[in-house]
Amino acid sequence: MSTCALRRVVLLFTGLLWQVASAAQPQPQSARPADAPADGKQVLSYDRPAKAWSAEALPLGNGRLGCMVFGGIATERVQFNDNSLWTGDANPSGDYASMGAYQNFGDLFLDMAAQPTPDPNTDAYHRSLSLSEAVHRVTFKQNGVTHTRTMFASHPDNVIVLRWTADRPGALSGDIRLQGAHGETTKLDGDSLGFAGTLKNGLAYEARARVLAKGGTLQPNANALHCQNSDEITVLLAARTNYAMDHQRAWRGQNPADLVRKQLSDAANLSFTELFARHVADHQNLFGRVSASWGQTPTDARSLTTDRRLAAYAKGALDPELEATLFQMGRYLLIASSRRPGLPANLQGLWNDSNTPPWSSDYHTNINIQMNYWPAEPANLPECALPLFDLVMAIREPSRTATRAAFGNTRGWTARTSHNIFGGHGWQWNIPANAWYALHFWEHYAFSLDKTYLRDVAYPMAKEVCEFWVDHLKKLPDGTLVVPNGWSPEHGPREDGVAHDQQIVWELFTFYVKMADDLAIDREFRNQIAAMRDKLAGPKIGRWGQLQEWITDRDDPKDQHRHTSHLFAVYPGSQISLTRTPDWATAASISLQARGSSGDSRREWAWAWRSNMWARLGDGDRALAMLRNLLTYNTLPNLFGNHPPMQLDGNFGITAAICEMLLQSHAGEIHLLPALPKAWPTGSVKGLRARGGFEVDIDWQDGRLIAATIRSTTTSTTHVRYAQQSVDLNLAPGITKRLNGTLQ
Ligand code: FUC
Repeated sequence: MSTCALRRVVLLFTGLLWQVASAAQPQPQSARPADAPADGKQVLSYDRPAKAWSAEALPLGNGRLGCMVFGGIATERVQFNDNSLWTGDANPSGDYASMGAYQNFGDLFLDMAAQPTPDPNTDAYHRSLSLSEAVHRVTFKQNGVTHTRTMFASHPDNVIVLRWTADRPGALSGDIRLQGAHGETTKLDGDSLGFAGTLKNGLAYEARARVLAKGGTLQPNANALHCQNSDEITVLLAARTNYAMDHQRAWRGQNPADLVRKQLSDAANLSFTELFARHVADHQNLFGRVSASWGQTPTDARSLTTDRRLAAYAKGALDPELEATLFQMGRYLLIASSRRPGLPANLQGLWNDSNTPPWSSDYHTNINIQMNYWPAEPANLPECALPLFDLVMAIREPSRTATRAAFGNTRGWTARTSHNIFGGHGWQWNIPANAWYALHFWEHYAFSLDKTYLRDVAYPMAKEVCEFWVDHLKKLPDGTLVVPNGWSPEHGPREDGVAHDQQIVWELFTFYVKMADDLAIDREFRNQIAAMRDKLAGPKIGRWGQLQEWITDRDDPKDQHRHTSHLFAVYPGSQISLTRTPDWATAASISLQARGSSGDSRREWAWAWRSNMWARLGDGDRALAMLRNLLTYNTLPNLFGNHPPMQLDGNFGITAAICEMLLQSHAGEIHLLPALPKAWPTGSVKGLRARGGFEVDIDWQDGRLIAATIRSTTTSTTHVRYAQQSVDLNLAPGITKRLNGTLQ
């Protein structure tokens, strides 16, 4: 049996054990649905329908098409999105106000004909989101009949599927309605209903729902489809635009009407069981690669709904399984909002109920989109990073034009702080954005050692960015190189040699040299870049022992600004490390402590970034404190991050931070349990990835390593470290090495 298959069996068995154990316990305030998934620990669970979109509704997504489900009884509301429904264009002015915004697509409603009789004795309600299956379930009892609604967003079949069943034949009666978010007219056509439109920028879009009823009748009712006395109802929803990620085609592709109809008819040819099985298999192929646990939650706490668990946690309750659910939530959200072919996850992932969303729900290049992708490589979802690379490559040409217009005759390109999906930028130039993007291309190679990808994609991209910096850097009289007129995002003056800019360019030049070495090409340019890297103004320690944010020692020890840009070199960069640059590491931790935990620091992404940094600084307790602050101050009842308002970079970032607490590989070695918090004395993680083409499982007990398994996916040599011990490994592809607690 393959490791993956074995892992699935173990997961299933563990889940069954958990079910048996929980069956003996007093039941929560609501009943668990009969078809609830086996692994109850990875389920978000509630005992009342959602009212607030951002805080309570639950997300489904196939990477492109997604929805927020409310779980209402009398009316089920399913608000949906396609991540290419954007206003705006190439926006030559760079004015943020004209860049356009991600749009709401619309809502699917299901109105029950018979209104519920409020009867507290018979009314058992439960709604849940299974992260391991990516399935939303609602169960409730009405007039003696138990109703179940099961929903998912299928990547293989490109549709959202909603199935409504009851435990009594003929019990289902109601209206299915579809409503666009831009004032469209919904039209009925046989067993389907749909709307279409064109935005001012010419982007065409269409949404259609098809209603498949077993038993009873299906007929028009004003602008809805009415089902009467059906046994089972399945609604298939398809929606898309004619966006194409290609500026040479003016960002427009296939007519959405044809595709939507084809996707609906293809899906309708499959049974619900087939659609469900294909969806779950697709999701679990990604989701099932990593499991993690660092403690059991007491049974009485575990039986509470997720919102109550979160509230108890915020008051100090221990709930390691809730923390583990948050870890998996980041992975779930990335799978749901970033799949090829398609666009990368935006500020709100994929979900958006507004035509004027906060910050346009755009791609923010000074921390936010990067943080979305921090978990992709270590948390074993490298395929989910591909949409980011695709968009960055697609916007290069218009970005070159905009960059030349702003910076004169330089090679290459860079970005403003925001951009859209048409190569249009907005707000201030964020000059090192190009290098930070290139870092993600490098990491994709560093984790996989995929030389073809390096040669064809990552290397040419990084080389062009290096050319920009060769042209753009400024030489001081003593020969030192600085980034001119930079900015520590969104903080302080514009000036030369800002720490954040210097560190990002140092990182770029460092990984570019490794790329050229691995490909054994461009020797002359490689040597030029290596020499320039060594001339870059480096990190400086200031008057209160801090790592200076600017070239001038002006850092205020009381500053609680949310950004920690001057500590980029700790994470996601690698210029500062405990072992190689201990003085800078100490200065970085002084700066990080000084940022504090109140005021502007209370942002969902700020906690996540700081958690990653504390993990890199080897302080697991502080890394966990950041996670605790995130759950306490900036997490909504549906486990969405709350900036405020709702923003998902913190969800992605905290998943990466947990990886960094358990495993690090940025410093040329695999470091096991580098920042294990004392509050997680015993646990196990399986399937994390390490740079160099490795997958790693780790077991620990009483705060000490018990066993580690290192699987190699390519021919690779590595140094494995745990505490003061280390061992060298040289593994052939497919070979697994098991180590005990003393690395024997
Ligand atoms: C950056 C941050 C803000 C916010 C915005 C979307 O500009 O400074 O806090 O997250 O992105």
